[in-house]
Amino acid sequence: MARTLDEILTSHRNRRAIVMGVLNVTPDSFSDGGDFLDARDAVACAERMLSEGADIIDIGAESTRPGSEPVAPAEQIARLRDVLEAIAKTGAIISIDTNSAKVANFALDAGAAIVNDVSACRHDANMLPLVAERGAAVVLMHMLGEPKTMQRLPAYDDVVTEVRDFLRERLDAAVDAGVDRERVILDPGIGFGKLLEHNLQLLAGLGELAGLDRPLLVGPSRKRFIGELSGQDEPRLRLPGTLAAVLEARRRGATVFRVHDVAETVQALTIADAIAAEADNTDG
Ligand code: HH2
Repeated sequence: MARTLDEILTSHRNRRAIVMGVLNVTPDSFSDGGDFLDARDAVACAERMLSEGADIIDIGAESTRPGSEPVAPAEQIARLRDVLEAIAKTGAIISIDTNSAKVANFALDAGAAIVNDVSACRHDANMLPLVAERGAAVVLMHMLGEPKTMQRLPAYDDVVTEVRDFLRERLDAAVDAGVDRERVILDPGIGFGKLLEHNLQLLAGLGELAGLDRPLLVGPSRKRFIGELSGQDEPRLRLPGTLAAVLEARRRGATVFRVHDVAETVQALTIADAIAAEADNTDG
């Protein structure tokens, strides 16, 4: 049963697992670029992910893979128009993956409920006012630099503390702009301006972000760090590594999981949660 938006926004309090299915209507995303450029294919993919148990469909029209170029808002809107309209008709909870307020505004009009901004609303000065005015939920993600340059030797003294402080600062900025604190989701930004060691330290240190008292989203799906550890160069074949990262993140307090492979993730979470519940019963 798909979760309501309220259940998603309180998932950190009762440790409910939420699955966000990725839908990229782009020609160049790192693992599925070009697969869903035809609106019918995109809608069929969303319907499949919903039937597999996705709680949110995250739609993006601009790749943010390392080295990618920005896509003009008008082009993003052109890619999104038919797809958003059709998916909104299914009643699904839609999040729009963009750092452009124009694109977010278009998507909110078309039925999106969540703005997923990998720049944590720093890229576009109109984004926080828009989110506040529309009463939308928002994902604030940590990224060091911009997609075009972010993997050029990112450096931290203490990545977990720096990401935590950044997310706290962006949460405060959102609240100052009039965004309801209860509608904010936080994300350490796996792969965004991070080396392998930084991604591992963040996943291992997620518990330190729990003090911010907001749901934590992680997006390890098919990412490069899994290839680096496993030697698997083909992103589509990184599902086992993705599932391991999801389950370890769940154990450490993340509740929202942004993934390409919804059915497999739902199954893995169901089994892990059943074992964890049994362990709690036995302990209690
Ligand atoms: N990762 C990607 C895109 N958007 N949003 C959030 N909140 N967290 C993430 O980790 C995240 C994200 C990158 O993955 P993908 O969409 O598959 O690739 P691309 O950016 O090449 O379209």
